[in-house]
Amino acid sequence: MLTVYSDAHRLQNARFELVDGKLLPPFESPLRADRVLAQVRQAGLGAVLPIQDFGLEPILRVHDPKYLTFLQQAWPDWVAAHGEYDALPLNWAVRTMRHDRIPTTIDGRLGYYSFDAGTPITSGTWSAITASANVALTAQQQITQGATAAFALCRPPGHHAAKDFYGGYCFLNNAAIAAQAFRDAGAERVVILDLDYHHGNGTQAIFYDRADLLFISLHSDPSQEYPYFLGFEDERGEGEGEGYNYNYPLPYGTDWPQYQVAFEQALGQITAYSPDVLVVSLGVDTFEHDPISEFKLTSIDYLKMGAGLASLKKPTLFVMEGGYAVEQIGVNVVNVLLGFENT
Ligand code: OKP
Ligand code: ZN
Repeated sequence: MLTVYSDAHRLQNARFELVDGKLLPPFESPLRADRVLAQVRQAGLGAVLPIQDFGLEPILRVHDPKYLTFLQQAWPDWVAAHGEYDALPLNWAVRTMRHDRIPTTIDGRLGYYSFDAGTPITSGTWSAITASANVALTAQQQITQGATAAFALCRPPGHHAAKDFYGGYCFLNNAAIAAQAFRDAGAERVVILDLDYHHGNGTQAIFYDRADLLFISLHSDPSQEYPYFLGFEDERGEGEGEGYNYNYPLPYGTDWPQYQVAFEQALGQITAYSPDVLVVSLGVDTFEHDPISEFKLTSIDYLKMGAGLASLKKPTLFVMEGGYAVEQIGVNVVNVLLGFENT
């Protein structure tokens, strides 16, 4: 299987992350992608291709133009106001506050366009996130041109980012951008299967009213886990999209036998939908030793996950999302891809 990778991910290198009232070294660090790439090479998975630049057009098919302008301008505006510290929001417009005007100050705009304070904007954020979207688009193009599968080694991740807001380490929704690019290249039905430990709230929101994209997510129950406000079972889509959104919230402690029940139901739904192409939002923060997660999948289980995905026999784009156990992240991700290839 071919991998697409860009060194530009290193430009997203936050100084710290606000966790449980403490400033800690970021969980979402450049080392994650370095480790995955090293394992791709060590396992001899296949060629590693550089990115092509697709410009802003395919990103604008998913994201709001004003949001993109904000992301591009945020760092210089923040530095002018506050100096060269990581840019973080501290205020949000909840309930009775106003959403009908976009603030002009950088502090106001950071709050307007975000949903958490765990996602710092730095000097290199814009370069890193546009490169990450191009990683997904380059891999997508390989599949459109005939590859049966490809791995987009995206960093930063994307599945928490919606049309016009960021959060959860995510700014541009790489999987959604690639899925839309498949549609625009002629695929009629696309599935995004989100296997990250956290609910893909951004991806769900982007496609919630559409029947041309089936979104299915297996994740830790949002009644006890981030992102807390979306990802429940009763979210089934709306309007034309009704019946094209499925959430499988799973409890803390979920191991492979438990996970497999939901996973196989999801595979059945995908088969019934008969998509032209499958996009997998691949997070390996379901791992038993992940530092921020509470599932119990083992490294061997990821081989079974890959084999299950291969049984669908569809062109498949793997898009890297989360996974924070840096010692094992490479083995876990590459096990999914090897399990897929050797089936
Ligand atoms: C991004 B992705 C841990 C707080 C976690 C943010 C998690 C973002 C996950 N106590 N805060 O889905 O892997
Ligand atoms: Zn996650």
